[in-house]
Amino acid sequence: MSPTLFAAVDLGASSGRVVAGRVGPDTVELTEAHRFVNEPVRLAGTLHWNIAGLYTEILRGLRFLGRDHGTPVSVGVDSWAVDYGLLDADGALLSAPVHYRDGRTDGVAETINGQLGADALYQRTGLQILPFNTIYQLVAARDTAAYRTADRLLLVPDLIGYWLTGAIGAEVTNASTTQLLDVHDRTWDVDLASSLGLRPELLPSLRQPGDLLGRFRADVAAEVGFDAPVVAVASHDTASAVIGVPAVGDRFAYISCGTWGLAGLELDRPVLSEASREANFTNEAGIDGTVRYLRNVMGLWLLQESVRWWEREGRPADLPTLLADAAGVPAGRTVIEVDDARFLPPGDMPSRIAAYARETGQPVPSAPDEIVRCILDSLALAFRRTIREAMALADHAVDVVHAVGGGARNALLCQLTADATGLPVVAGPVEATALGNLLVQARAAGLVADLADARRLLAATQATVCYEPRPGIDWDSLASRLASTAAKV
Ligand code: ADP
Ligand code: LRH
Repeated sequence: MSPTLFAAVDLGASSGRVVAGRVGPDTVELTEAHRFVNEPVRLAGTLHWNIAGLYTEILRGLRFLGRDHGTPVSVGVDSWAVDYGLLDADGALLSAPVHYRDGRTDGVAETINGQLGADALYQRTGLQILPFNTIYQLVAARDTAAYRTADRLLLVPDLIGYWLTGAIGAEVTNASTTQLLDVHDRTWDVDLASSLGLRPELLPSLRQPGDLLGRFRADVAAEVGFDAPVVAVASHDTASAVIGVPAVGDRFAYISCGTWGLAGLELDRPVLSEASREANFTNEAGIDGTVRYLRNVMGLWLLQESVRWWEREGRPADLPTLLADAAGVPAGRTVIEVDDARFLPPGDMPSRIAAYARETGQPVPSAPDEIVRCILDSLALAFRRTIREAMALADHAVDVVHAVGGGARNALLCQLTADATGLPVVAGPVEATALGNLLVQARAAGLVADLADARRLLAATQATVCYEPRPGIDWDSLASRLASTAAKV
């Protein structure tokens, strides 16, 4: 039987891609049809996603895919979480979605949690507090004209799906990141929305991975040169990435390592203990009722934004060279709390890192290789802490850490993470998210039986690199140093 063609649209925070995937009984082959940068834009002071530009690139990518590979059996779309577009009663987008790194939510989470009780909120939604959870974004927006007059709210992949097919809905894995979904029955918590003066009627009906949205609108089919059905995948990119982890059994941790480092476990039920809430672990919805028990680590954003800053200052830095240079810098000279809120917004990351070092009485990194080393040592420490805490809070031991996403290409980070956690790190696939997207479509088409079957196929077909833990760095004392910095900032 010749492999079957599917198309995955995967919008990451730093780049988007349209990927052709061929799935057969013993094959999963990816070919990138198109990749494009994802560059946000500040309009009248507010940071937005350039959604029309992204959509144009998606159509272009689908056209390339059809031209070079033929008509796919179906198309699936995933993207980053939490952000949304508002439609008016005619179905027109009221404004470009606001980027979760925009400052409009500053202070909102504190107010709302004080009002509702952080514990009550955790018991209902199971979500970690991130300042940009959709619930806080909506509170920040609830007095705007667009919000007051809106007819529908669509999360980003659902918005793309709407433009492709005309179908309205909210895919459940991504809906679980809004903090408006009940963690127990995974339905909208209408009472919670109402209690905050939000408008539950904006929230569309939920759909499950594997559901059919519909076929392309006529204008889309004409533009891309073929007609195909769009199938809901696990539309939260992290949910697709976790499906794309080539793990065997359940004794594994994962790091979906891209702009964010999403580090945690796959569980069959949520953990809602007080200790889990205090440690700010989230229980996002995975495929087939699984729970993505994880915490957001600031991730390679720190590195991306430093590189962008150096380029902007006329000091272009090539990533492989920077990483090679950073490998020569002594380990652990300076460690930072990567999750400090100062690192969240776009801007001058090298100066913020230097300021953190100064405030905490550590050597101040200034050359690019020193800054990069500081970022990577600090990320490895954050991954160690997160995985250890997840295992303890969920009472779930692991033998291996799977690192997927673009960060799997970063050999130094993978090695440091193995050293810091004391666990082997299996790096790859880099395109786990697109693979997760494709395999859910393949399952809907009857080619894959279940999640375990999908992962077996990945383990058999995708190249990985294993990093064994090495001795040499005293991670315990680095962790204590890091903990002691918290009191100084
Ligand atoms: P996202 O989906 O959030 O946009 P990706 O999974 O595409 O993120 O990962 C992007 C990251 O991958 C970049 O920020 C970069 O740090 C890392 N990366 C990409 N290519 C390489 C490379 N050749 N070597 C090391 N790291 C890389
Ligand atoms: C990663 C991601 C992550 C969310 C963040 C907003 O792209 O979806 O899971 O927390 O973006």
